[in-house]
Amino acid sequence: MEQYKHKYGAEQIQVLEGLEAVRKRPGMYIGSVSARGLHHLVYEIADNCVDEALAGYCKNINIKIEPGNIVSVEDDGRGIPVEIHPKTKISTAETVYTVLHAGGKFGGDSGYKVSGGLHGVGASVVNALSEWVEVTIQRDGGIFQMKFERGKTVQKLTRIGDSDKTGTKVRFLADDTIFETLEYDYSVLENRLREIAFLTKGLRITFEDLREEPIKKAEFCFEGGLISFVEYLNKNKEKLHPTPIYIEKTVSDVPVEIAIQYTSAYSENIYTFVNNIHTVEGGTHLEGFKRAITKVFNDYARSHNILKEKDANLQGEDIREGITAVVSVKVKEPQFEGQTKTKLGNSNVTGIVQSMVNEALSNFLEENPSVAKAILEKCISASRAREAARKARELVRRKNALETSTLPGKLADCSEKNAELCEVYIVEGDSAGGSAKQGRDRKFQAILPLWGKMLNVEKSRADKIYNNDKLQPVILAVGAGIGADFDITKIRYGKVIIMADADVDGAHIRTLLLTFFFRYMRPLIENGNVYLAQPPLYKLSKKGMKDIYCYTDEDLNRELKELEEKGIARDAVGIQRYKGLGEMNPEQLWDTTMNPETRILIKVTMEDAIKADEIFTILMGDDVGPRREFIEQNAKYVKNLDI
Ligand code: 0R9
Repeated sequence: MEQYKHKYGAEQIQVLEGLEAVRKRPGMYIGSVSARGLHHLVYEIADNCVDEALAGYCKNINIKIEPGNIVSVEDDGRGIPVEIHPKTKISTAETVYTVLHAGGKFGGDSGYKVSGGLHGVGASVVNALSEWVEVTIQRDGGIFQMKFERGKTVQKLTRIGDSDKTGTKVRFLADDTIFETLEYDYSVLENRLREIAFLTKGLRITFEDLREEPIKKAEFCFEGGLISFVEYLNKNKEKLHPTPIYIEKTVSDVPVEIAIQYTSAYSENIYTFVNNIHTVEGGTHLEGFKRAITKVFNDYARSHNILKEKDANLQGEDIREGITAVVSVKVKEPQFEGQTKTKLGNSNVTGIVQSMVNEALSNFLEENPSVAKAILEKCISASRAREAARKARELVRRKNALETSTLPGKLADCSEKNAELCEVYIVEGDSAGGSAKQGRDRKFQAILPLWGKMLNVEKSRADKIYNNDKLQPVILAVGAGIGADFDITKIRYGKVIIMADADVDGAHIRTLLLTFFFRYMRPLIENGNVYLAQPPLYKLSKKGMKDIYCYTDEDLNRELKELEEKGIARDAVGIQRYKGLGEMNPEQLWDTTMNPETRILIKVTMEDAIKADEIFTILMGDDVGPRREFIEQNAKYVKNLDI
């Protein structure tokens, strides 16, 4: 066995201080210490493999979650270099794991064009935040291994055997004194790994969850890259042309890759990525893309006499109706802005994407006139619908102006003027609405009762929605407009809470309202203003005992067990199963579902817009087959999202 020798010098001491800083303020390096931050550890390591794949050396990545939440990531790239690094005087591999930001700085002439990872900090941060890390490298004819505990080297890089293969394997256990939870979510990792595979054409990613029987497995490899991505997003939609439009070009050192396919849907779904990171908030690349498609389709429509001289130009939103697109750019020094640091700020990227799309898309349309025609017919009908919607909206405005108040008649508003502190409960059914009105704290809680079957917004265009008597009160109560007009700064309530029964009808109304918010008030979800109230399922009562409310079946079993332990037999306790909100009196409704001290609210997040869109499309679409199949396969996920 051969061991690399070294002495700790000033540089090494600095190194340890560097990783100590990561442990002191982990949030600065991985965003948070919640489950989200935990999952980032996996992405950071996987991103290093993706970099190696982008450099052309790695074809396979195997990721496992082993029992005890140990993560194992293995690639078949060149292996992290093992020789002594001239600057740190320790092996390059150890340097990468112990020096903050070493990946880029020490990689030097690595052939890496851009680095992935949301925070670009990589291996050393994972090391700092892990109870232990074990790295095994096959390279230069040998197998080398090193080990760390909480960022400190406990076994220096040691040759432990011979091998004619190359590759890197990293196993780690996240530090439970740093993270709130060590539980990885299979579907969260699965979705991100699928996304990485789509974005890295030809890369094979296998994923195994070995934590419990039966073990779960997934394998992703997409020779079609972004084309496969768009086909996946559109798999349950009606397409306007059989294959996605694919354009790819490097302009001013920025590689741009785009796939587009139009569907007969009314929504727009454009997903943008920078260095494989999903830029949820968009940014300059999205701006360039939108500008270009607006210009290209208008120019084509004019030059082919589809738009006549007297016709107004098609607007951006007309051209984006029904579009599904993935835009992926690679930028050397990306600047991320926005609330969640997922908005690209580099201003030169707008022009780069714009000119690339201008050229490539207009060429494509000239060569594929039937595709151009199908898309433009749809854009023109969208522009007519927009015009109809504008008239309908004006009608709504005029009607409101005539009324004394612009608020819907059914709304019982609150007295607080600071919107941030206000809440509106959208309540299913008139009787529950009545209880909620009596039970609420009228200072900051407003109640809007809704009843009957809602309009399915997945299948309706904007004009129908403005005129819909169920949704109009919601639009007016929220007070911030809808669609392109939606202005989050105008919202009248900090919390918009959907309160529906825990039965099938309740689930239906919840799904419809969420679809509506998702499609027409998306910033409301992105901004974290939409919540689901969680009414109890059971009430346990016994003479002389305070009523106990249970929100899940597990709750019920636990409470009954606890009572039994106190010597109270199961059959001595009255168990009432609530069938609906209407069964609760105002006081009970306040205690269980509305009192901020005791209620349970579930925040609706945009964490996974792709998944949400898929659910909405499948649950709301025409096709019953995929819907049933989806619910069967994803019962847990659907329950998590509570729709
Ligand atoms: C299982 C997780 N895999 C990795 O973390 C991983 C890092 C890595 C790598 C190289 C090859 N495979 C890898 N897998 C690599 C890079 C270079 C040369 N040879 C191999 C190079 O950059 O020139 N490295 C990532 C950073 C480094 N290596 C380096 F900084 F040590 F060079």
